Amino acid sequence: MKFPACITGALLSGAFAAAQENPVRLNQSGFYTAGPKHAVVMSPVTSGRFFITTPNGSDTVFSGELQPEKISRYSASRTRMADFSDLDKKGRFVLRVPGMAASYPFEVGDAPYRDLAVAVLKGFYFQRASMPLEAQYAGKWARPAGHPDTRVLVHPSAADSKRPAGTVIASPGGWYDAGDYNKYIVNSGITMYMLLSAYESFPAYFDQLNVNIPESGNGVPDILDESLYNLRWMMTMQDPNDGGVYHKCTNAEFDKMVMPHCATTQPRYVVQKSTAATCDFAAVMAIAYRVYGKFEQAFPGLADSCRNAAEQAWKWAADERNANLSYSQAAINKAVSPRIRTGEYGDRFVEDELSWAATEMLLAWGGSGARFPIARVNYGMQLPSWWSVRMLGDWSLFRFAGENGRKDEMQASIVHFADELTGRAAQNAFGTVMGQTAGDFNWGGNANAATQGIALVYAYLATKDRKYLDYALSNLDYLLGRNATGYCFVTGFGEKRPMHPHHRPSVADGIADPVPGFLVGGPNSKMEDGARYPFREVETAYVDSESAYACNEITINWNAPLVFLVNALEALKVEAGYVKE
Ligand code: 9MR
Ligand code: 9MR
Repeated sequence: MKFPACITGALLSGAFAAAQENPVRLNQSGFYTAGPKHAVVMSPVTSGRFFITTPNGSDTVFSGELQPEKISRYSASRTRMADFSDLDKKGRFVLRVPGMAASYPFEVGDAPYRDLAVAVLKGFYFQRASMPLEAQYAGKWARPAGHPDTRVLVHPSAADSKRPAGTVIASPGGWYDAGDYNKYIVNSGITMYMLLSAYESFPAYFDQLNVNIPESGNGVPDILDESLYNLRWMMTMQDPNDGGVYHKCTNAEFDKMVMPHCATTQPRYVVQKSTAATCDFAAVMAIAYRVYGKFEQAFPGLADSCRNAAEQAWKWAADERNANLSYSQAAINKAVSPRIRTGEYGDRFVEDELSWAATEMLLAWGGSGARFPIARVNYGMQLPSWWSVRMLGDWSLFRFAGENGRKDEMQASIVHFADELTGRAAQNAFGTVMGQTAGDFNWGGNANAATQGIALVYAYLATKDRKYLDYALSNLDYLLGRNATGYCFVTGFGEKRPMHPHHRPSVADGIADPVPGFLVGGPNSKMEDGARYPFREVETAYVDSESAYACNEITINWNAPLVFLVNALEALKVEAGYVKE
């Protein structure tokens, strides 16, 4: 069927005016051939019917009725859902409503997220400190090394008799946290969990995933090579004298918006050891013991070092004197100088960190958590974030449920949480699991969407009920364009995409395209950066501006859950029937 010519004409004239505000909100990467396919058309609409056509409008491959209007609770958006899940023709298409601008073109195929799955993992390579990024791997974003961190000072907040203030230690490597160039253990903790647990969940899939990093082809999966770059840095953050772990390796002040190699004049410090950092470190080292133990030949002795590091850290954290030492920058800055003004990642409630570390050690070598219970299910179930890590332990217990006899319990808890997440998705104006509460839209809210997606992947693994994977996909749809802003939130992907993330290399490198493969923070109703936001509602409070760090920064702990989510979908797409073998 030909799409009526008059409508195509109308579409052409409307297309320019609507360039910023396309009325169709959909996953701009596309859809699996046999998977769910939903798009939202912003109401009011000029017709209740929609058509899926080739981009030039010459062929119509599907048509349907828009669903009744929904009013969003978190913005003035009114929406009409288009469901074209039954379309199973591969190709490049657009969605059209007669009289309105066509959607951006999208793909229906067997690997619409393959490039994304690679790019979001490759993003970590682009964050590497202390080494040059070569053109062979980094393309036009090649750059010299920044922040060697071979001479890092012990800050007065971390001083003791064995390492007095000003002691020089080496803490090279690792990933820059975000748009800034500091390195924070707490945030590294959850980030490493997401990557290493992705590998533990889908080892065969990751065995074949090549993202073109310097270590590619060394017989170790790239996701583990990349993670090792940060693991080795983490190990330098442990005080060998007592096992405690410094909260961060940082400047006193944030660097200017310059390239890494132009930013090395300020001294770098390790600051106070904290319970949260030390527990997160112990948890990561325990997982690393499990994971890298399988690559003893490639990395002789590594697993043992990890185990030793975890045990020393645990000894420190479980010591009454250290059991709740939080990192408070205000307190430190009152007491000593120089004042530290970089990211805080302060966390005063550490029961969950203690529980998570105990759980991972128990699973790794049967170590006992002593007075700290291993993850308790159905208790304080909270979506994981850098300050709330209990559920990470639950997920690990689930992965190893066969071995620890807690299978039923862990399955029930995972399904319970998933059902809570999905309960109101149908009422959501965009039909996504993301965005059911205003609290979803906080600083880094996009990571909530990805992390909810992981919780739903686990529910699928626990039940093999495809509805949970469909829900997980709804959040990928959210991140790639089915949302109130219309943005695909990953740099380098989609038609309407972030071009000005708060990311120092992307700002300073003189290249128009930002470094690709990064998830920006996303709508954040608090807008703490004081930037100018043209839209200020809960789910539209996003602006693609370099100065808007509360919604447009990029961070390792936001990318990592997206690595898990999109690669999990790729790993499961055949068994779930999203594509035919
Ligand atoms: O670049 C910094 C970013 O990584 C942080 O998330 C943010 C909040 O701590 O701060 C950014 O740095 C800004 C600083 O706070 C205030 N002066 C301008 C800095 C760069 O925009
Ligand atoms: O992701 C962090 C967010 O939860 C906090 O509300 C915010 C303010 O404390 O800080 C965010 O973390 C930033 C960190 O402090 C410094 N590097 C950039 C991080 C993302 O903006």
